[in-house]
Amino acid sequence: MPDLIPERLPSGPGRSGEWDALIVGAGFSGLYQLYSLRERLGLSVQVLEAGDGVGGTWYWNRYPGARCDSESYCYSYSFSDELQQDWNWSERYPEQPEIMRYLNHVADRFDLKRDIRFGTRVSEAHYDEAANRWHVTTEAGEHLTAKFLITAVGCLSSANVPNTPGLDSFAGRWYHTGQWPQDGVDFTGKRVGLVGTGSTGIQATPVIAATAAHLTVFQRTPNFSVPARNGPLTEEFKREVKANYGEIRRKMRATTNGHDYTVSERLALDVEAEERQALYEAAWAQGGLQFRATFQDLLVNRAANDTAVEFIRSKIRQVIKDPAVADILTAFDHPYATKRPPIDTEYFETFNRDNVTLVDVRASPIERVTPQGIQTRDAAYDLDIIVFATRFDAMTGPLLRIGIHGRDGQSLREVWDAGPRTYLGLQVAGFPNLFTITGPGSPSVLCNMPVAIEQHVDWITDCIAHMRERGLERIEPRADAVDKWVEHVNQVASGTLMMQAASSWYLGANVPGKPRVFMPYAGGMARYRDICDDVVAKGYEGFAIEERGRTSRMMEAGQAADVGR
Ligand code: N01
Repeated sequence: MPDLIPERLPSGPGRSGEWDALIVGAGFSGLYQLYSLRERLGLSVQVLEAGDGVGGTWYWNRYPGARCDSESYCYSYSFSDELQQDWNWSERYPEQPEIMRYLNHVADRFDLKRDIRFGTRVSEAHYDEAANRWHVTTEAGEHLTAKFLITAVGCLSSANVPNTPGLDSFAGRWYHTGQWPQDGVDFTGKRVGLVGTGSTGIQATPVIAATAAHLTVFQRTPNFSVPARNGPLTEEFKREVKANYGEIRRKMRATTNGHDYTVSERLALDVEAEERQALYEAAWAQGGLQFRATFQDLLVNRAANDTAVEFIRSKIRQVIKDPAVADILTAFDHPYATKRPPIDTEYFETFNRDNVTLVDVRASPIERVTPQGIQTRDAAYDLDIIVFATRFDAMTGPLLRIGIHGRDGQSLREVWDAGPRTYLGLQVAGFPNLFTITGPGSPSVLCNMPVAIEQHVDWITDCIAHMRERGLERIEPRADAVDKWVEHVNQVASGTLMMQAASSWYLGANVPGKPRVFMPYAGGMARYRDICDDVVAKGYEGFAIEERGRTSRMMEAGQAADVGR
């Protein structure tokens, strides 16, 4: 047993102490998990949160233009009808401050903050097999133990700053969008460089350009983006949604991506070119993520996908005045929506401004940061501020930066050395009573997150309730169930075009040295939900559950989940 576990722990709710469950993170998932365990099961629970407030990813991602790409009425909890009836969203897509107001409202309404320790970063978690408890250590040196450890750390919370030589020598200021200063950054009169053109860079570009003296955007991989068509919600729309929330939530739970729209059954190449164009035009006018639902086969048939690529390329060309700039913006190297598809508000229009320059760093790579700015192979750009919108060490990063050690002291980092291996994205073999909300191997980032989160939290809560009712002590997946699930996740991903995006964070391809494994489950939320329900209906098939020291007979009989449907 590692030395980190103190021999005796003070009991009860002191600064250290013993609990039924510990939750790491107070974002969307941590808040709902706390509510569920405390209010439904009556457990003693502590949430450990590194930030000084609730919000998780949204607490840190307060960069200019930060806004959710899911529509506000869908990007919210469904567990309380009173909550969804009382809360009023102002715009089609909620801005970061509005999401923070919402999450604070939820935390206050359900009196959650009293069980959250803010400013508390977890550094280590060790499983003590003899006592069947998790021992958690924080950076401040507190020790807490619990029977259940639940990670609610989000998929995109571990910021990735490129290892560019010379960054320390930069005389100006630099920021990563995922660790934005709480009191903001004033760009007025400044020469700003923005590195990265993913969803974040695409949101930030127009907003920074509006106040900066000059904005230089360093683009490595051209990205597709569809207009968001954001705007205020009318009173009529809000009334309509509230009157139909039950039906809307049912639909969201039954769809592939957890949104209030279904993927069309039409195939792109089954319709005449004229009709296809008209359908794309209508989807473009409507705006938003549902553009990718225009045809059923966009993610599985390259020729079908090419029609979307050509349509988007022509739209960008219509906007951009300088054909050389249009060439750089449309030199796509991957099929549409095989990386997370951004949506925008006047992103491409911004490149027509006099104070904006686009630099193609694929043609002329960034060589170093100098005291004055950024030096590419061919030119030097003088800058006062550099903004890195260079993404995250996604999905596994937030879990691995906590030193998690399971049975026999084995570390999660070592167990996942060749890529994450989970059962249903919920548990890891050898790490009993550890649950990973929206972990790798679950739909997570391919789904509207609150839908994925609520499904996981409900599943975990039901599982713990099941164990308590039957006096069961320990649950972890069987190795054969993990093997089978990992194989299924890979098989489903291989059936899509998503493996073709060379620089995708879905594949971990953005972090040097990270294993290239497709991390989220691409089989769709509805199918995944059915699989999870089925596993429960078959007596937690694929899990080993121990009843005070011996494996329950019920579980020994179970086979790994039949996922080949
Ligand atoms: O990150 P990204 P993001 N030199 O990975 C570039 C979610 N999100 O922070 O593709 C130069 O999409 C990199 O280039 P390349 C959403 O799920 C949600 O924008 O590697 N460039 C790419 O252009 C999203 O997918 C909302 O060649 C470098 C960019 O940085 C996820 O967050 C809003 C570089 C990174 O793009 C991540 O988005 C915003 C280097 N050394 C974001 N390193 C919502 O609506 C990286 N890049 C909820």
